[in-house]
Amino acid sequence: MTVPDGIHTTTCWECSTRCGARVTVADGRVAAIGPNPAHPGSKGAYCVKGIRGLDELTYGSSRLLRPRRRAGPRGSGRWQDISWDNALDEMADRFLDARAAHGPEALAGAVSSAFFSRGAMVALLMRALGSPNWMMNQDLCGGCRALSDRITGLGIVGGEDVDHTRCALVVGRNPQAADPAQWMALKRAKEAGARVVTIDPARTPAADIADLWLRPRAGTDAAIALAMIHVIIGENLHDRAFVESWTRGFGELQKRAAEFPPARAAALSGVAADDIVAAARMYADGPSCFVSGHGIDAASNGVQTFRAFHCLVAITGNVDRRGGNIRVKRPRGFRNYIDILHDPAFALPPEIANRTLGADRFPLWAGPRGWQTAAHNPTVLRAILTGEPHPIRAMHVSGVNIAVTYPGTQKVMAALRSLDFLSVATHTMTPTAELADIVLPKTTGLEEEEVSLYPSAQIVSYTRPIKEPEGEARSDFDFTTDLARRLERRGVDARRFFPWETKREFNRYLLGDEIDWDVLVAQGWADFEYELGDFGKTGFRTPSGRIELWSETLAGLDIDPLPGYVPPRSERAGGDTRGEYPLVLLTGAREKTYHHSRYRDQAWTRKVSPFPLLQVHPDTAERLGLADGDWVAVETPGADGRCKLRVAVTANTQPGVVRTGMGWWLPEAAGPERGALEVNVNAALSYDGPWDPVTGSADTRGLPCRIAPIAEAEIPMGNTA
Ligand SMILES: Nc1nc2c(c(=O)[nH]1)N[C@H]1C(S)=C(S)[C@@H](COP(=O)(O)OP(=O)(O)OC[C@H]3O[C@@H](n4cnc5c(=O)[nH]c(N)nc54)[C@H](O)[C@@H]3O)O[C@H]1N2
Ligand SMILES: Nc1nc2c(c(=O)[nH]1)N[C@H]1C(S)=C(S)[C@@H](COP(=O)(O)OP(=O)(O)OC[C@H]3O[C@@H](n4cnc5c(=O)[nH]c(N)nc54)[C@H](O)[C@@H]3O)O[C@H]1N2
Ligand code: SF4
Ligand SMILES: [Mo]
Repeated sequence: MTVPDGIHTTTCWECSTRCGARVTVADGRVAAIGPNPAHPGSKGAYCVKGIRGLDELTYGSSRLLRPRRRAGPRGSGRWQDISWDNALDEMADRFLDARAAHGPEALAGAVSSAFFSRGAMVALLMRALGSPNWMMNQDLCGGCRALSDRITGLGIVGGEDVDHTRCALVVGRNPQAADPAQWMALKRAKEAGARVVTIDPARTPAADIADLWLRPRAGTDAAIALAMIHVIIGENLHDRAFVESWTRGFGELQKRAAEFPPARAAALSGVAADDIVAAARMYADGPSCFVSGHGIDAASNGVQTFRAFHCLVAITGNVDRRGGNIRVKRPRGFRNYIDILHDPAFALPPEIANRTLGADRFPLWAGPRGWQTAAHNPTVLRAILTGEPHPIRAMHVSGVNIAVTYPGTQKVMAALRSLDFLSVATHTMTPTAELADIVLPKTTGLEEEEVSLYPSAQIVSYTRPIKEPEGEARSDFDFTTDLARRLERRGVDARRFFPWETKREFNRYLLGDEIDWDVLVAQGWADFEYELGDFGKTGFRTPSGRIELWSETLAGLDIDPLPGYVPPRSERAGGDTRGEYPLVLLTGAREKTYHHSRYRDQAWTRKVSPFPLLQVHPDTAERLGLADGDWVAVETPGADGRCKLRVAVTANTQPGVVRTGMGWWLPEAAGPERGALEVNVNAALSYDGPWDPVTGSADTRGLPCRIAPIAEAEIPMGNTA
């Protein structure tokens, strides 16, 4: 064991909430994992994934314990255990072979994002090999939010001060399932007298506790936000002093909002005009906190929607104010992984970096000017499949299960199958790993050390290595640095990208000089000095140094510089699919048991949440002759396939709107797909656009769709009734 028997503080690493945790070690084994009530961020919040999911992931029988090499045709499921030396040498040789044959750009990486150390490792590995191309999943996650935040200049993502607010505006967020720390904070605020306004097409616990629940048609939120701005300015409820001192383009925004009187927004969104007015007045009576989620992100109109809400936050002066949205603070000298990727010390020459796939079309997303410097995923997938604009022949994937979680599963799998070489680092054999040549076993959050910023509480969190890794598992830092050293021995200048020898050295490099390492380790977190409302000293990070309601950056790209209303894909003119695809599909509803595609192999999750469900309103079910428990196939336009889901009749969704989760696959089904083409909703979606003009995000919600019953013989999961 790395730590002695007893109770140890740490930070759960299973999701980006990063709850403070206490782990009990007895007789050299982790005996219990639970919340740390003394943690200033999560304050005792915790979830079942952290309690059971992590434990079973670590000790469970489906854990991958040794590196393996494919021993039959790709995807045949035949494997041979190999040593780390063999695995990493083979990776070094195969990547260099692909590079020699097709050039450095023929290599690509895939990882969840640069929020975790694995993100920086994958990106730096590609750079060491001379390729600027790595994919992340943030175009499907918080990318629209993050880019609107950057363009507007706010810097508030993650800084919701729910605990001290008088009004929480919860938009496209289901914190009860997605973020227990935020959910507890919301309930505490409500008890302390705060009002809650929730905007969600579905009935969620956040809608149930709301003083006002607005139920729009999916993807129409920007109209509501613009009408709220209209009401607030019209009634003189905005923060005039703040607007005058710190924003740019108020007059232009006022004109734009004038085009959205509540009655028009009501017609566009389906929400009553009176409710929009009431929401505006409640929000204007601050301090108010904008709590946003994935429900208005990951969409082809996502950045404009967020811009409208971010302008609302700005004109009411709820920026960096107690009870509002706090700008992310950092200890002195602290670096995050995204900083590393933008640091000239780790940069590729501009002529190479500028060729990142998608950088020409989405410069604020992909390439050196882009948020995380990643590529545009659909453009990478097309390059793999067509060789245009250049071939991609080898890939390294870590900590992401793209054969399940990217839309267009058929194309993703075809792309993975077509590669000359694929390495995948993972904990269990996912459909992505099944298609690999080499599979590497990763450590879990009980076995490695991480440090990270916790923006809503202004602390740095520490994840403690509690135990030695099971089997031969290693951390991303460890094996990627080892691989870089092997590349160096083959003549590659990899040292520049991997100057650290140990994970500890790397973590201390990130921390800077303000945080006391001993305090951090002893306590499991550490706080630091910060100041609210310090924009007088720092300004805002935009061309004008002010919050840009009218954005110079967007104007320079020929994109609407003001927040505007772009209808959702299901209502867009030109598609003309309404007849053929009469329903609207929402995907991604979170379930407490699963984290995307994770824990699908754990018996307890499948007991609690056994089926991939499709919520159908009772009226719609009756009209279509469907009953609870029936299986249907879902289809959307432009997709290559369909997905089978089990009907759950419920008034939690609207008539005509069907709602499902994501991430389903069946570890027990035949490989290599393991159900990913059958019960995974991404098999019924397309990744090929329309795309948001800033982030390149494809729609995962507000999609036109149709559903049809399937024959008895086609019902998956052993015909389970
Ligand atoms: N248990 C669990 N927790 C998780 C995750 C998980 O997989 N499992 N995933 C984590 C990750 S990576 C993320 S990104 C977050 C996501 O979690 P959230 O940010 O909460 O996002 P979702 O659950 O996708 O959607 C939130 C709500 O948006 C609503 N919605 C859908 N379309 C619209 C719309 O057009 N307008 C509005 N206003 N609302 C809409 C949905 O009905 C839903 O109730 O959860 C994190 N937490
Ligand atoms: N249609 C549709 N598609 C979506 C979404 C949607 O709402 N609808 N949501 C999108 C969103 S918001 C996201 S963030 C992506 C998520 O997409 P992914 O990141 O692919 O999702 P996961 O299944 O969480 O992660 C997969 C792998 O992460 C690895 N991993 C790395 N570190 C850890 C760890 O510490 N613990 C565990 N257990 N596993 C780890 C495991 O090997 C696991 O197989 O999917 C996106 N895709
Ligand atoms: S919400 Fe659950 S999985 Fe996420 S950090 Fe907290 S305990 Fe871990
Ligand atoms: Mo996400």
